[in-house]
Amino acid sequence: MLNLLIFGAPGSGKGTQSKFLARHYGIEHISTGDLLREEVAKDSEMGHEIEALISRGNLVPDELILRILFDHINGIKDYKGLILDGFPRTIVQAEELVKEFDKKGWKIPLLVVLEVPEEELMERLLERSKVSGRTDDNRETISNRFHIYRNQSEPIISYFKEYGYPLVSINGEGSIEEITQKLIQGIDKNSK
Ligand code: B4P
Repeated sequence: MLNLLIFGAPGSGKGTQSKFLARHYGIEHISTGDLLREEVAKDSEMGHEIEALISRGNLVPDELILRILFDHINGIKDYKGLILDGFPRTIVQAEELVKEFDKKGWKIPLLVVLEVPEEELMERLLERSKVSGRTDDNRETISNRFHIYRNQSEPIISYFKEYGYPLVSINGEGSIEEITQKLIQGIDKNSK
């Protein structure tokens, strides 16, 4: 079974590319950003707490996202491989993911890193802000999201290297179609 983690800075194309990859490989796409936004839309107390964190560009606590994500994964009836988009974002999340997949007897997912320079990411996200209605798509919040990515998320790449877990890096610049093709080539080569 193919398990993938689509990883990269905010705006690197995780959500955009995950949709195409999920269709191409016939696997389930789970976006932790979407799961959190669904929780916000419920207008619950927990939703309000999540919204306060997301709108400032901060991560939600590990404990909370782990509970939401693993509840969702445990509810999958017909497991046929999956693509996690936006998870893990901290070393703790990566460690818990490995433990959970081991426990289930599932293959450790391939970490697919999308590499894009920050200037381009900022342009993409400011462009998206014109239509997205997302409270975290403004210059100040985006800068904070980049800072958090560098400090809390990027070390996951070294963690994967250190433990010999599977990893592939792809240049995420160019047209959406070109990047999808590069991703498919990289994934096919590294997931045998
Ligand atoms: P996410 O929803 O994951 O948001 P994101 O990092 O901005 O990536 P997204 O997938 O939306 O954007 P994409 O790059 O596809 O997270 C939102 C927030 O939720 C986080 O900041 C955090 O607070 C919280 N959160 C989520 N997961 C969490 C976790 N595990 N732990 C704790 N907190 C968590 O696309 C961006 C734009 O670029 C789009 O407009 C797209 O059209 C455009 N684009 C994409 N590819 C392009 C290309 N090749 N050329 C030009 N434009 C392109």
